Amino acid sequence: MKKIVILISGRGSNMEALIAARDAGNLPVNIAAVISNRPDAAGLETAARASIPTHFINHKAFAGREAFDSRLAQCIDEFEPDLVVLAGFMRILSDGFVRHYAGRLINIHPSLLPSFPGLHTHQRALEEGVRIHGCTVHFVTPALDHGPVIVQAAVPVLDGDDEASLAARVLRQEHLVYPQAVRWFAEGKLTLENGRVRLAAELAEPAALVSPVLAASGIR
Ligand code: NHR
Ligand code: GAR
Repeated sequence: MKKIVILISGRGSNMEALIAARDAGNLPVNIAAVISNRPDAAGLETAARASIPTHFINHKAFAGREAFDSRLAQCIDEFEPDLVVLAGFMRILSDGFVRHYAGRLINIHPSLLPSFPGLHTHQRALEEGVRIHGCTVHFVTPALDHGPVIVQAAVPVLDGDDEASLAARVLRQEHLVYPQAVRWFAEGKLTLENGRVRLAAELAEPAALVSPVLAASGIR
């Protein structure tokens, strides 16, 4: 079974969705560890309750990004993961770190990339007045939020939305597509070819590709 390490910074609801999918038998992975850069991340307790080994590496204790990143990589590599999963991880990672995990580091970003890379995506989507918003799972490359896209889910932006209501609608979709993307990886159905993601043949059928997006169109 493939081994994954999950990196978090806070609440950890995406991590929880991965744990729940694993527990339901829908995600054939060994979650070897959860690592946070913040000692007070609520997700660390959730992971510990699920008997997953946890670690925190406080970025503030390091002189610079490279020093933090090399300690982080050392901690990750002790678990020899097949895949490193960023789940609400809030530190930009240096080029060296990203290259070390090329093809085995993924992120979920709360916008339909390439729109709204970076932070405060929901607020910016509201300010721009877009009618469709969503989330993107992508391979991480040195260029922030610009790596090859694995899967996306779309939600409508409704009149009267505020940052909280829009974030909550997107988050429900995050919890569906992230376990799906990790499952594809775990089953060996996901490959990178010339900087683009390829899904195994049976998944390239419209039904499989469209379902996350269709699921997203139900307004709740
Ligand atoms: N690193 C690289 N090299 N490439 C990516 O695509 C990355 C990455 C690190 C994190 C997640 C990303 C997101 O989904 C991610 C993608 C943090 C920031 C940020 O500005 C931006 C994007 C993402 C994560 N962080 C501030 C920093 O100075 C700190 C903010 C804070 O601590 O609250 O690192 O959105
Ligand atoms: C999620 O919406 C995730 O997409 C986003 O933060 C939230 C984390 O929630 N990630 C980023 O903004 C990365 N910069 P969670 O901790 O409950 O999974």
